[in-house]
Amino acid sequence: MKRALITSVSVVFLCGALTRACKADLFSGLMSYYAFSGNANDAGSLGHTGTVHGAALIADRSGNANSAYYFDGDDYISASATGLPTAARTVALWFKADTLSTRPNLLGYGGGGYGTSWLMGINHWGHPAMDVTSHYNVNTLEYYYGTSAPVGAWDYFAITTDSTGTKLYLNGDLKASNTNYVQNTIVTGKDLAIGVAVNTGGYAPYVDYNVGYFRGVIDEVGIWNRALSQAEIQQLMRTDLSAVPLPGAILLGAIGLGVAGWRLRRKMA
Ligand SMILES: [Ca+2]
Repeated sequence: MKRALITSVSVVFLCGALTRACKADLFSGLMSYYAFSGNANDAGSLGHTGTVHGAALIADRSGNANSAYYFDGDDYISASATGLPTAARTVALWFKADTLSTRPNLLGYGGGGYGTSWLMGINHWGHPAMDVTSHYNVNTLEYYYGTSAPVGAWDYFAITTDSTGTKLYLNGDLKASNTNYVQNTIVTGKDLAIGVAVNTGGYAPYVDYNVGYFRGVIDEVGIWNRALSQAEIQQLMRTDLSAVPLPGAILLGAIGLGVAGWRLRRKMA
């Protein structure tokens, strides 16, 4: 009963604070979500707790202590990639880079066959660009940032892919797109890597001359099994999904159950 009450209050809070987001349902298709609220737990439906390799908790972009992870140049967080999207998807995260000189990979998962990993990084190959790619340069989409290098400030990096193609967003703006549908990722038994790449086999960590460790802060890593719209990505920028104080598994079910329970109690009252 107490839990049900908390659930209802949370749902009301969520929908009250995020009227438009509720309509779009940012939780729909959310497979993994690392809020980094004091740990590397996954609040998405997969619940793949991350293993922290050297990264340290630090304040997030709003100044909340211990609510993001700092990577000092040889750190990463790994988790299982089993169940992560292999075709349509959105992968999004906040980052604040200290430097781009390491040709950092921010997130990678999957692999095991030719070009079957998913890698998101900056300055890969020495290009002044943000990109999504795979090993052997398969499925590459780049955005050349020109004089506006994404370094020293918080930026929101999101990639979507589905049958309409692949899109790269920076801070809610569509910066690059193509008609390629990435649908060859191999995930079962493979790794998810945050702060570094996975190797061709799909395991973390991996670095080479063209792809290195990330140095800086990463927060709010989300992976959905559908391509979110630009409007949804812009909503995400304004929304800390972890602000709802519930574990993900309960939260996802609670969206429907909590509202139903609240209505039922209102009727009974
Ligand atoms: Ca956080």
